[in-house]
Amino acid sequence: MAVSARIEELKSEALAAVAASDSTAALEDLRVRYLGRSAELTEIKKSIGSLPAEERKEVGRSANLASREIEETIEEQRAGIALAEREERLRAEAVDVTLPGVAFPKGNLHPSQRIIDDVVDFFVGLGYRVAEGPEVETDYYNFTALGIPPGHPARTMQDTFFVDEGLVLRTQTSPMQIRTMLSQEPPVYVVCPGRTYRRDSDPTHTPMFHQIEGLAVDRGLTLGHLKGTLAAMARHVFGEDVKIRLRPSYFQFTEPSVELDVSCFICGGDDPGCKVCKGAGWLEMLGAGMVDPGVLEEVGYDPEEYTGYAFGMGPDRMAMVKYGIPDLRLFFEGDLRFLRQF
Ligand code: 2U9
Repeated sequence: MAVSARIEELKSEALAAVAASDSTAALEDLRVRYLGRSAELTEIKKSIGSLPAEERKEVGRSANLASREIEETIEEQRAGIALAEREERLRAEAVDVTLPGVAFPKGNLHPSQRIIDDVVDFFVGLGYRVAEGPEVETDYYNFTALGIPPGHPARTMQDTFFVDEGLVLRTQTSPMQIRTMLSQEPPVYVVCPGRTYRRDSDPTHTPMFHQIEGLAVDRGLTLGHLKGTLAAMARHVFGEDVKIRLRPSYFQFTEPSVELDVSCFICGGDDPGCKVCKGAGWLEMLGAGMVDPGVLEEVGYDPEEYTGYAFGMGPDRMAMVKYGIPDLRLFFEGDLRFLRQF
């Protein structure tokens, strides 16, 4: 067959194949087959030099025209296929915005956690640091360093969970204040929230409960500073209108010691039948006092130079009062019907 006729044949074969192809991958195969380095058309172009002189020009021209036409047709076909592929993809990815959404269940904070966050936020705002530490404590940090010597009633099996020789579940967060004081020099302003453990179980006591304790040690701190700080805290947690009063009390590591009551934030003391304060007008809120100089000495602080105040509160009990919850055990059962109410 004459070379020119073969070129025409290859061209129509290629154009038909291109027209029938339906993907960009198939088009690429055709390009290689008809225009690639070892394609028949390419071979023809390479062999032009060996043709009789009168044929060379004509064969060269038609081979180039055929290549160009195949190339252009492939490009046109590619543009058409790309458009169709894009439309198909958009159709497949289309989102029906009228379908109902998937509702994600919304979580909420445990009532104790709400109080803890409120109290901790307040003290952080005053510049206190937050210290958290081990719930399994050594006998030394939990008792001895706080002035509770071996044999003291607070250590007996009644109150304390003993883990191993010299190890207990902490009965208060106070060991964190000891750890803090041993790790730095005054001034200390620290608040210690955390889980604590005592062998106790009834409507107002659970074996695990929360405490928040605070400690300030500095030059010249007085009971006045303690009172002002706690009054501001009570207003932050229970509302701007609450009043406080201090009553004398006794705690192991403080002298003098006080208990702090807040005025009933429900009735303000005006309702003798009030369910929250039972008509007393006041709610017991926390214990506090000036740190016993013996405790400061134990951690190497000079009690002649520094004084400190400390306070401790039970956020679980505070939440019972604030939200009117009758039984503390509800707090730790994880019943969603209870938790969803807050
Ligand atoms: C150091 C020195 C003193 C912490 C204090 C209380 C008074 C107190 C209880 C309230 C209810 C704990 O949650 S509760 O059971 N706490 O009344 N806590 S003074 O005094 C300290 C602590 C650490 C070094």
